[in-house]
Amino acid sequence: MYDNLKHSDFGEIFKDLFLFPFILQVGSLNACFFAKRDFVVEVFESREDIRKAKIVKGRSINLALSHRGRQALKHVGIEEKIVSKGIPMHARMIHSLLGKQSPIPYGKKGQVRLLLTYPNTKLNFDHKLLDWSEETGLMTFARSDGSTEQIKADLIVGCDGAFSATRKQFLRRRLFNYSQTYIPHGYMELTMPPINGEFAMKPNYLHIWPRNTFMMIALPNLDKTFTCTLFMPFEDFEKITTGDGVIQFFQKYFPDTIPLIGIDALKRDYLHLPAQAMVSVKCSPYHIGNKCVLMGDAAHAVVPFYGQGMNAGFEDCIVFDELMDQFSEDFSAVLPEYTRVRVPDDHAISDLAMYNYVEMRAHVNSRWFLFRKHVDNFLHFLMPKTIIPLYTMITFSRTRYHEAVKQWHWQNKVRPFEKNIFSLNSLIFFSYIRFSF
Ligand code: EGO
Repeated sequence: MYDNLKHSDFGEIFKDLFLFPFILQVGSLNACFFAKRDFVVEVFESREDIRKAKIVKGRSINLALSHRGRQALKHVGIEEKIVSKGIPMHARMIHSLLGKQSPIPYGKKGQVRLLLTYPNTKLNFDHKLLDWSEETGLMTFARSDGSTEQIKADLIVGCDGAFSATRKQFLRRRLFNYSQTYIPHGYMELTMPPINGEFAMKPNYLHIWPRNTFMMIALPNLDKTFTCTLFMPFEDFEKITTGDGVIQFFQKYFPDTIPLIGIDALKRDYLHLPAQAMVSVKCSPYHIGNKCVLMGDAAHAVVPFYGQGMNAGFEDCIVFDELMDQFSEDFSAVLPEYTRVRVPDDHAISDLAMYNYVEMRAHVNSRWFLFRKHVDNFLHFLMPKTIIPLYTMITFSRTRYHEAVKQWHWQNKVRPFEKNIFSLNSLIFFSYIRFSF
């Protein structure tokens, strides 16, 4: 039934990525979905109240919000409120080794407006899940004062991240598939301060420095800083141990960023914290009986190379919500159907994110990046209905992830110019490329 979902019309969509430097969680969004259905919802969070805490533990990798994520926010009426706190990025900005900047738009320009609502749900901070029972739905939580608390629920929704405590129970069961892969790259965040109170680079872009195994991106924050994220193999991170080493490395690969980040800040930030790890988690099924279901990173942590992690998690909520309608909120029907429908899509985006990681690390320097995107745009221009860039299908539509991958495989077969490099199409194409560089 779900498979008949209407596919999006690309022409109507605002092709912007939005950027969120603060914490946006699948769990709290899901709470809104359930509250909207008049369920009694309680949210449990192991940390203290993150709204009151001065410093929030855990890393804040910047999050890109695109169409799927926005649709989910729209379902619970908080799209505009959230979007107004993000910064739109209309295009990528590719930085070459020599510091040349080339923009490639994502498509039509977007717009931002404002509105606010938030349904009533009970929040319980400082509750760390120890265990839960699939027979009774009884959860046991640990508090920081050493006490434990037991709470019973009809349905347990585990949106507790890549290192999910809810998922531990699944691991003990037969026929549960699970895999976890750490990639050899780590990431490190560096801050680029404002210059004379203004952004140091153009703000409405996803800035990318593609350097094969080293990649850096910079994303704008509301306080006019940029967060630069450097992706690099751990072994390369470990080779650089001195301030001078840091500057030499940046001089070689990212020279245009040195004056913008500042020599002293760069040395300090780089040596201050070690690089962070990235893990990809896949599993199935996502549910146990009619008692428990995993969503978001708990079900499918992905590497960040497609900018889809949060969006996939938010879309999980929509898919579940749609099934709740179809099966009249009968958990014993909704949960297995959710697994059936969602696993192939989550696995597809997980594979795509990993594919992008492998692809970018293997051949994507700034020229190749520009070339590929111009090829994609050109083919789309020639055959707008038939050939849609994969990045566009994934980022700016709600085409099911696994369908987008199928479509992409099919497109790769029919791509005209790669079959016959001397065809008319390729002649048109090469003159187009000349123009656009
Ligand atoms: C040839 C050219 C093959 C995240 C380009 C593959 C990812 C990949 C991490 C970007 C955008 C949101 C991101 C594009 C490609 C965020 C993203 C892309 C990065 C890194 C990222 C694009 C946060 C891959 N989207 N993307 O097309 O603009 O293309 F560079 Cl390291």
